[in-house]
Amino acid sequence: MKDQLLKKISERSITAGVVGMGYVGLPLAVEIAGAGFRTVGFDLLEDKISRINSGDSYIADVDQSTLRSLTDKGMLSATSDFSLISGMDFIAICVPTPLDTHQQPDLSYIEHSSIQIAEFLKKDTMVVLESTTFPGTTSDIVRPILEKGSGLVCGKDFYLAFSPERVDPGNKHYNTGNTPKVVGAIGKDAEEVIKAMYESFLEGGVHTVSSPAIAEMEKILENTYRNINIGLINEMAMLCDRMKINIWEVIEAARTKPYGFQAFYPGPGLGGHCIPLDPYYLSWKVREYAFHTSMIETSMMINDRMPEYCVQRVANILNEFSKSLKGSRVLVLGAAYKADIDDCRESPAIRVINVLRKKGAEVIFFDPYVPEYIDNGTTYKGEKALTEELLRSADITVITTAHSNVDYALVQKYSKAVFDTRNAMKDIKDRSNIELL
Ligand code: SAJ
Repeated sequence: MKDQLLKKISERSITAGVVGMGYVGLPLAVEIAGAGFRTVGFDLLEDKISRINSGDSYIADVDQSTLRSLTDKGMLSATSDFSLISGMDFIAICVPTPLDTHQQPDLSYIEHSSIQIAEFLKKDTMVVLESTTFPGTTSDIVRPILEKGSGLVCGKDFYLAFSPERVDPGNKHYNTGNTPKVVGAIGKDAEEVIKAMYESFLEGGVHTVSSPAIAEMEKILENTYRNINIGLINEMAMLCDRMKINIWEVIEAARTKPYGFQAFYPGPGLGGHCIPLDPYYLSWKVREYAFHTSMIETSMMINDRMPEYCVQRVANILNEFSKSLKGSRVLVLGAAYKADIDDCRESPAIRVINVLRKKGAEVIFFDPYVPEYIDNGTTYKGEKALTEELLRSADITVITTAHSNVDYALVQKYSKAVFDTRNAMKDIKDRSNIELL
């Protein structure tokens, strides 16, 4: 199996399957197909499948022309027919790993896709789980499902590994192709073959570790590290406000230290599909070991409190104008969870909007990347343009996402007051009506 797969990799005759055509799976499929491997994207949503097959990218980081050239050449296609798995030599699982309503890991997507793969898994195949999850998932959950469903034996009939995705949506420097990849396989042969496969289409290099659990844990460490440092800086922001110290100036000063310090910035809370969620996967799993991840719990508590804290700051500013939050008109700039992307998942901006509304404010929003968003089944439409009239019509402007294509000079000129939770207006000289988080 090993030599045969290594030969097919070098000949580019491997057929690759990517399960889950989202912000991780589609860029991965494009990289694989771009390296000359016939690639099939698997998804449950017909809309995604038809858009891929017509070369229409719905992922901002996947260039339309690149996708179209691959589909036109027949190098990349998409399907919901999992029987085609039987023709795959390499299968990457890139499905969501959300939390359920009790903030507990929801592995249903991983389990369901593993069952679908097992039904059609053939001998001499590489299977890699890329979805972020707790240590033990690949070996203790995915492996048994694949073996039971296919009758094949891991290590003998198919190779299995975990290799965490490292997608940073909107990042103009790092992408799937040039970011180093960690691979933790079951067995040395699997490690050699799956490493060779990734090296054949990624230029960022492959770092192998001794087991899937190491790879699963390192990914959780990466994102927990970010979560906790963001929690730290958010707490620092709250205490600096109390002490009337400008936290943003403090951070810029700390950044002058060329070693031993990485800058994180306060904000209205934690958004995205990973940083707010991944640490819960670890804190849930370690309860089996009678262990409590106090740092993660504390950081989560701080980060979760930020939307309400920001609304309280807005209320304090309105109070200076003898206005109550209730009945005030608040313009929120930004719905996306971070700058220069259109993704609203777990967006703290939307949580700020919801808290403002709950307290009786009349809220309107403008986001150049997000014309509308759906929250709890309701569609909320944003303002079509950021105009003098719109800014003047609000009692306060709240910046929740620091999109770089917003005219902040206009915001400063025509806003009665601005609460800037992202220091988006750092280049504006006249600070008379601007208050920072
Ligand atoms: N945030 C802050 N302050 C900071 C940094 C981030 O408030 O100093 C907020 C952001 O506004 C956002 C959230 O945290 O709401 C997450 O931000 P993020 O920059 O971690 O962005 P993600 O979640 O889109 O992507 C991250 C990757 N980002 C970076 O490494 C910069 C990386 O952690 C993972 O590769 C990726 O999630 C993933 O998929 O795991």
